[in-house]
Amino acid sequence: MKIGITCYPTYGGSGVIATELGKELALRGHKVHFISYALPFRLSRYIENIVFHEVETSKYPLFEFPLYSLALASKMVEVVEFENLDLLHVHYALPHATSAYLAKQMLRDKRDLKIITTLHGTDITLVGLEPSFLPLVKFSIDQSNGVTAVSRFLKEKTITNYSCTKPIEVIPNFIDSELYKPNEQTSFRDHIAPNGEKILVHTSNFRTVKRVPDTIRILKKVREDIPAKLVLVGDGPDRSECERLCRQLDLCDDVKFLGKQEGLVEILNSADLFLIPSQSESFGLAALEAMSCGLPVISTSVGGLPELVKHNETGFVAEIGDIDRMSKYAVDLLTNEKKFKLFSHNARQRAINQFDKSKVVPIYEKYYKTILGK
Ligand code: GMT
Repeated sequence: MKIGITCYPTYGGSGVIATELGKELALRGHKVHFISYALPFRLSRYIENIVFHEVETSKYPLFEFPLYSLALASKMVEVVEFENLDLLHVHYALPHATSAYLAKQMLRDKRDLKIITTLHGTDITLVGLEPSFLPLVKFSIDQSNGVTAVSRFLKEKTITNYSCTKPIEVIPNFIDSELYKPNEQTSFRDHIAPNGEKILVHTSNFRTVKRVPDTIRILKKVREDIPAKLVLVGDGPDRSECERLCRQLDLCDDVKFLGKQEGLVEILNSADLFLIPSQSESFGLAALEAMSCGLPVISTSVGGLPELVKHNETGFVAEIGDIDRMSKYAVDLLTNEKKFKLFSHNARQRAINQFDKSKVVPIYEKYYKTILGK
């Protein structure tokens, strides 16, 4: 198949999934064309069967706001025609599904371009609900030929919030379990926890929905029982608040802010437990990456997280903001070696058996064929 993929190219789970999907499809012999305003960050080297098409927006002074959605639609038309694409798969509804709809209409006299929209999270649960976007998101979803959501939760939310009538296929996030795998990393661990302290880790874009300050409060509680450190990977709007909280709680030596990092596998492998105390999370790719490295996960019970984290099996699930409970769960696991090993094993097995790329990518392929009527 000849597939066009549009996604956000910088940090973010939807861009990661879109790019990894494109890479896998290319490996399977499909021709993949990425269409976006920048090269997706996981496409840093040449890969056979993959071409990147950059969308340029005009800086004309009359346009106070860049007309990206329109430039994207034009570029989609150009690539579909020139490369003879079978379908466009857009990730994150706004504005990608809308641009794809426009491209489809522009081409309608020449071909029946099929569009698949994958809903990832805040496009449905947050931004899409804003009155200025809601009708557009609903329209763009309804006009797509196929719609997928990354969890059952997100599918239900879409139906409830947008009264969508379109059938929605649930296709979860996936992982390369051969890349994200357990691998003892002593040097980083020794550096972070020189006295053998346990290490909690959290990775995110530090947006408010992630509730990163909760990870620091959990550490504070955990340290009342056992020596522990917290590693925070990523950056974003709430980082300064987190740094302030560390000073306030006298934890500056115990919380390491690593900022954005490429070598995530190494960092995850140096840690014991992954924390994801989000207020909203449609799937939780970061938690899956940790599970694949054999880390038990402590999460909130929101969104799609309970579909990923099996309570009392691969980790623990608690209510939003329940710091006491999440700390108790952490101490329970970190002080019981037998239980910890079992949870670690279960987490890894769940990642491999349910969410490995070899299991999920063929579901997308099959879905493409259904939409194309093949
Ligand atoms: O919605 C966002 O926060 C951004 C979005 C993204 O594009 O990075 O993340 C979402 O998509 C990921 C990949 O499907 C999911 O694993 C994340 O759970 C989801 N984030 C939220 O729902 C907050």
